[in-house]
Amino acid sequence: SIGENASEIGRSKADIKKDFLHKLFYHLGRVPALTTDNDLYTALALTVRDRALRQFVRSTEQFAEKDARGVAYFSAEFLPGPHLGNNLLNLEIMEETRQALAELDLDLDHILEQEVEPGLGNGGLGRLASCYMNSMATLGIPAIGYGIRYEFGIFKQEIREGWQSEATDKWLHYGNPWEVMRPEISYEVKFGGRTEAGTSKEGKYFVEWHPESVIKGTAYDTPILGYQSNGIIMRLWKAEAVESFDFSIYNMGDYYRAVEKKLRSENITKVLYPNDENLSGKELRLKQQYFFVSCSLQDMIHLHLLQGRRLNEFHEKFSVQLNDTHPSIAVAELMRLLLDEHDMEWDDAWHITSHTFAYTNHTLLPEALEKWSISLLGRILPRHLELIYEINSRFLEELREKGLNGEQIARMSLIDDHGEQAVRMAHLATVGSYKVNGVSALHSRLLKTQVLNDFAKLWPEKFTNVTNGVAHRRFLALSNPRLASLITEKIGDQWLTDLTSFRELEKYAGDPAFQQQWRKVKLENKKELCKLLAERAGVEVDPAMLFDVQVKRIHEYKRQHLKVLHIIDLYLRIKDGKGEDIAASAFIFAGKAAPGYFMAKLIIRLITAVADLINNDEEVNRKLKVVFLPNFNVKQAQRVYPAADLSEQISMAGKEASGTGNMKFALNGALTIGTLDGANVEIMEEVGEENFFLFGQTTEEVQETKRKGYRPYEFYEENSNIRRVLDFLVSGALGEGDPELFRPLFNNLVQQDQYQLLKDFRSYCEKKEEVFKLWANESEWDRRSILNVARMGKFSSDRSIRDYCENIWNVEPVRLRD
Ligand code: 26Q
Repeated sequence: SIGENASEIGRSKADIKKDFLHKLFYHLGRVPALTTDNDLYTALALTVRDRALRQFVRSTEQFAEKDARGVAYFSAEFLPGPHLGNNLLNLEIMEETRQALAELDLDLDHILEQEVEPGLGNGGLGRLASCYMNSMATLGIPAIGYGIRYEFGIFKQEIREGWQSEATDKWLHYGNPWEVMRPEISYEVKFGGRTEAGTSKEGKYFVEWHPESVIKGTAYDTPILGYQSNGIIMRLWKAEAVESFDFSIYNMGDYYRAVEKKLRSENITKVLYPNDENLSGKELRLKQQYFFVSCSLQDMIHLHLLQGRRLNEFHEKFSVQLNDTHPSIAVAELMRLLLDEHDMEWDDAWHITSHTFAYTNHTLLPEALEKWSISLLGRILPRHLELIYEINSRFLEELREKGLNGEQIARMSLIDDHGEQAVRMAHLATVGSYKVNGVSALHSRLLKTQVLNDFAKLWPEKFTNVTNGVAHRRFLALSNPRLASLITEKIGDQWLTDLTSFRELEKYAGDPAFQQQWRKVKLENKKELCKLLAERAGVEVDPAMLFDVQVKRIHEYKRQHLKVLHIIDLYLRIKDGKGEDIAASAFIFAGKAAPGYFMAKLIIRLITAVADLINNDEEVNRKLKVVFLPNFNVKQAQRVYPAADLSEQISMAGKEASGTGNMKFALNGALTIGTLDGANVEIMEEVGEENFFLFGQTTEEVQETKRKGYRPYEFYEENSNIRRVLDFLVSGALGEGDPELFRPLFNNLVQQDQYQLLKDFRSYCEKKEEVFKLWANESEWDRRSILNVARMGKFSSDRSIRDYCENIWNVEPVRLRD
């Protein structure tokens, strides 16, 4: 087989060195004496890509041999992070590579630094997709990830005069050594125009779609490795014109028009929409979603037929996981392909479709539930709108037969009739899927009892939970090598494939010698982060301080400003000479705000203003430092989690679907201060209440507060601490002396406070007192930190993927031969 033929690709130091020099010379036309950093990076990446592709080819052969059932993970976002280090880890050639380079007087770490990561996602949802790719590969799941090859990923965040400013992310500028372009794998995707119904000679009803335009999608494959052997691909689609130029029209005017047409077509995959948890309703976004879904389904059907199978058994060979509603137009598209392009009857097509898809919901926020207006859908995808109407009318008929009343039926309809008519994509996904899951126990429960309650009553067995997990190999083995070695010295390295074996660390939690080693690792990691903070934020931080960290997208529901209000409270206490009990703390923030989200941007401005005030005040800056680290991404994340002492997971209960940063922090030995929200609930359950700083209202209490009529103004009037802190916001002491700068935040908190910060403020402050007290007791802090890590076994994405296999996909891992 081809896979065997590639076995001359070696893993020894000598092989790697030879291949590296070969790439440098023959691929890049360079000799070692005359190279740029990027040449070195590219040559090494290509050397490693060969090995990654070999794993992929071998895995694919074995999957095919076994005729195994497979999974297609549909996601509008992937955030793989830097590939090079991760691939070296998964191939187990990190040390060999380091030495091969050292013999050439080159430093692996310096080369790793050069990689520009693919920022093809906003945050948690995109990163989750990439964690799952690694775990599917590790477990031997026949899987493929389908998505969009955005030319510009998530914007690069810069801080200018305290404000966020956005620059375009040119991640492809130096080329992308990890991808393989597949010009022969391309599909046509239609847009706009009209449909025409007719009856064939045989009397069969049919519909023809006469599109206004056609665009071509071309596949770009990136190998994603699992630990030790297996490789799968992430297949991303790039949009192109159907034919680059029409050479028959050879005059200048038409030449330019042809080029223009090409440019217009390429627009579709130009840029990632940078809003998370909020809709834009933009035409281009809908086109992106449909474009990648259509290419992917056509590709799957093509593969299926190529293997000599019948379309009737499509759902027996594939499960398609919809990563939120972003790819949910797939339900209508698969119906269209089966009905219009493959001549199937409705009932057969619907049976296949509704047994193919499974839908993961990632949000309960009403403003984040996708809706597409009928007018936009009808204009861009006229055939799909007809199909959605037909799916809906059959569905509503079923509800009527079951005896549901008009109100229930209106609530469940795929069409929202309030205001401008629109398709509710979560309803389409739910009706078109055989399973629906939330991403934490709490979130799945709320999904069933609230947002999709009617559907859960109708189809209780359709609803399930899969708690999120994280790629612990990337977020511990790779990014925290000191802690990884310390743990491996103690308990061996089977944790790399079985994180539950961390339990064995429990017995060392109280061991003073081990605690001391543990503390030393954390301190070294903090020293390294200090370098980054000095370099990127211009703030000098003492590594002995308590590193209190909140890194995630900036959003009001995540309540970064709750942490800021507390910092102001501490500042004022120190100014009053009452700060003895405050632990010396570095408050670290990072995260991007959606460019059009004013309040989120104002929160960043508030953080930088508080940082300026505190860091420059000699009276307090030995006790407190505040840092906003710009441009948070996977690369930075890998340097932040290992250095954190305290993890802030302080969203209003009921709003954070799961959170995954919470898991990455705890895995690296941070203690958590958090609410009973998302996966925090399960983290606390695992690590024990006594090892978790819990504060704030529960989801039920939040809802009760709202029901009773929440009046945040009363907290302002009655709590002098709150009043002092809020008044400080508009006192002119912050942000160049303009007292109006933070007025919108002040007003918002005092008048609405939608996320009940003021209600939870006292509880948060009290919990921080406990944090400070525990910090003074080093060995007790270390003991709890060790216990946190020891009990993180559940939160590996390997466990999540096993759950998906058992509860949703009905897919067996394929035991791969080496
Ligand atoms: C939708 C329509 C138009 C434009 C953009 C979007 C869009 C894009 C991204 C909507 C949402 C997102 C991302 C959502 C997200 O990251 N959600 C997070 O998912 C994590 C993984 O499950 C959870 O841990 C987090 O709790 C959840 O907030």
